[in-house]
Amino acid sequence: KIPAAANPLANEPSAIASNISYHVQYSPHFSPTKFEPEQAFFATAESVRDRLIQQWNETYHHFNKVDLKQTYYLSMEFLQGRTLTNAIGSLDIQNAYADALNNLGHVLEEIAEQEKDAALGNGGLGRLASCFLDSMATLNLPAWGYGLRYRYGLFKQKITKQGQEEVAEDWLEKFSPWEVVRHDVVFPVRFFGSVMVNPNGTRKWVGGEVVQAVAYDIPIPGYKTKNTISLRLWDAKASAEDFNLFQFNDGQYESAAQLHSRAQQICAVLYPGDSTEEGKLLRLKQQFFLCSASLQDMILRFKERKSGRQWSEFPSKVAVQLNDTHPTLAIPELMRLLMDEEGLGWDEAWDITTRTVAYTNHTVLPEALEKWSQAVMWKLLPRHMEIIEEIDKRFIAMVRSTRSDLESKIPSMCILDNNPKKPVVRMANLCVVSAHTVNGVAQLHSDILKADLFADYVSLWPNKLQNKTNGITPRRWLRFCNPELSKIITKWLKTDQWVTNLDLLVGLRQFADNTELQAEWESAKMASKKHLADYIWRVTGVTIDPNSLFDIQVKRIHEYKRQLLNILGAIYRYKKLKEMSPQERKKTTPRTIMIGGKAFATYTNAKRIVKLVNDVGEFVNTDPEVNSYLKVVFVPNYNVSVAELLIPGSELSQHISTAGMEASGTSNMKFSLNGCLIIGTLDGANVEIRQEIGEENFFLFGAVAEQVPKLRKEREDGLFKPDPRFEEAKQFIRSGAFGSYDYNPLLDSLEGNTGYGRGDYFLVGYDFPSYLEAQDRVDQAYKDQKKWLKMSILSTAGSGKFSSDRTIAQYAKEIWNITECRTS
Ligand code: DL6
Repeated sequence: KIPAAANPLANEPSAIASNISYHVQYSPHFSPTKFEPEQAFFATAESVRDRLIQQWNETYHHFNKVDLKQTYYLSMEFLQGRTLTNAIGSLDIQNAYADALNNLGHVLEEIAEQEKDAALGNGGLGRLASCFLDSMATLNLPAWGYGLRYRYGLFKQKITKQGQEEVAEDWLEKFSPWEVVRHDVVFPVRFFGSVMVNPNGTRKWVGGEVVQAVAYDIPIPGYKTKNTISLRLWDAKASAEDFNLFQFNDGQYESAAQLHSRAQQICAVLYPGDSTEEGKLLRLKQQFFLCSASLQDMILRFKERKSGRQWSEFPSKVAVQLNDTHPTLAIPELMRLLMDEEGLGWDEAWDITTRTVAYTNHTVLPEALEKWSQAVMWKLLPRHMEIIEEIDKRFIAMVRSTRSDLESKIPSMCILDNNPKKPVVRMANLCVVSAHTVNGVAQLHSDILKADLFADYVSLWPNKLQNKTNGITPRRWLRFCNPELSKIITKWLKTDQWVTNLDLLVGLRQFADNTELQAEWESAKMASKKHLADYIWRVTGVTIDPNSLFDIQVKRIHEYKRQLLNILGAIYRYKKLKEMSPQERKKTTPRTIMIGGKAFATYTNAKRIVKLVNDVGEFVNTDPEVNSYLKVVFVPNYNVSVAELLIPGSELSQHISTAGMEASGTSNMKFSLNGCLIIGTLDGANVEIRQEIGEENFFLFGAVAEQVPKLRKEREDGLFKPDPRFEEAKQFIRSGAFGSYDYNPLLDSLEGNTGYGRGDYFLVGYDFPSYLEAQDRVDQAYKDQKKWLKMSILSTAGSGKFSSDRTIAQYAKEIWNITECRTS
């Protein structure tokens, strides 16, 4: 039967079903006889895309017409996850789509599970960028996201007997139904070459190799608004002239296509290994590719929207936000484009650049503060190095002439570190010197930046440094991933406005003791726990008891995030359970500890931690004496869609980094929003979460940031006396209880003067006793379910501040100076 021609705007289930069938037939990607879940997913996505395209085009035209100042969010990472549920939810047509798919013999949730995650990011920084896009669209802001279209995003994590194995994840294997290639948006990007001096003294970058950047756009719908903005991802392509037909016909196939394969390497992989010179060069190429293509695009738009306008208008039309230092090259590239391509002088170009660019810092970890070898930079980007040298020279001259008291600080404040052994460009310094605003991502983190990392700049520019506490989108992280709890919230608040005004959640506080609400809350949580238990069984074969306390730690595996503290605590718990009589055990609070996260492929200690969690799980879960009181599960291949399952089913979540080391954390906000209690240190955004939800609803432990340097020194001086419980847990691992794998190097990092910097740099041993005490408080609190439910409701009620709508509204007003541009 031939379906009726698609009407992308019809809302009745029968018309939607017809539109889906239309796509099956007339946008074919599979054999015509099949309409299994996979085919149904692609056809459904295409029908949703039809609707989005309508709004998307209108938004584009509207922005063009109104010509307000726009923000361009430059990020090497966007951790988008799946799109279908989010898009249908934002369009507010879930029920009609569910019915339409039912008519066609499918179930919407099952169809949504067919979609592969777009994992073009590593962790918090990338997911933050995606939450920000959602908020920018929802707040009707004129904004764009700019990133790279990696073929292989974050790897798929397989757990084998050896531990973590990384497998390439091809999110484009069958194509993405969401992206639209813009064949008319193509810019040349140059690498290598040399600088030519023109007779009039101006300079031009010439020669080298030129790659084409092609735009792929992904629609980002706002929630219940017509505004649909774009995530523009660049892909690299060589041109036809770069294919050497003569060589090919001569049988030299590889050299004939050499430039094509070099171009393809640029967007092949997210964070290619950088231990080799080639790897470093490739990463730098990626960063420059993003910056150059994006800026050329912005400049063209600026010129096209109104001909003949003054360059001095540029900062009142364009705001560029650098998501960490990865897109720092936007600074010298904007200078180059303005001077060498548009003919502006240094002073005017510098004025425009510094009024346009702002920078967000996401870490104080020294190893994550990018420093590029000057030699590599001269080779790949000779003109940019000239510009950076000039920026540095002028900065030093300015400090000398205006602030002679800072003379001794110049070596650490300037951009080029000319240490003859390893001359480097310090990207964070280049950002701070050039950006009009620098921000940290939680109050504590911003305070640390002011007091420590960027302290000298604060004395120079007292108002440059700001705080913008991170946030998360309440759409994906509550409304869509936890519909049961959302329904209850809407019922008790008598409005669903909280989805776009999260502060309204505070209205739940007055009902926190209400037994009816508590009963509904409990049953929603139980349903999510059962759902999660099913998932865990499917992916690990481990049965977990939904009546046990679900305790979850999911994030990148890193020593500072201290998954090791968690697992040592679990081992100690196991040992104590073993020592108890069966009657005593019955009095304990049964626990299911779930840990998930990916370790960077070359980070050996992180990989050892993954292996240890798996080994402990295998040991504990098969001990019949204990396994109804304790299970330890490693959740494989943690990603955005797995998080959407785990978070609604969580009751306790661990955010236990060494104080001062986690810039913010954002999963803490997601858990808290879903009524999960937090055990945590006073670190990153934990500090503000605790303030908002109430100290009595947060299980606090551990050293505070100011103590950390002194405690590290004490350890160094041999003054630290480890708690016997800490020794016992470590000794149990050393005894070989968890198999033959050699955990000594991992455990040695917790001792004496070995490991990362000096022994136990992350203070696992110091915080262990207070961690165990906090865990005891958790066990006690859980026994009183009424009290626990009240704390859970208060966690949700106090989470209003952590909406990314609030964060983005602050960026818009206090950094970008942009206003709403609603498409009517
Ligand atoms: O700001 C987003 C996110 C924070 O929540 C995390 O605390 C922080 O670790 C993370 N930072 C990075 C830095 N990477 N680099 N470079 O991912 O940012």
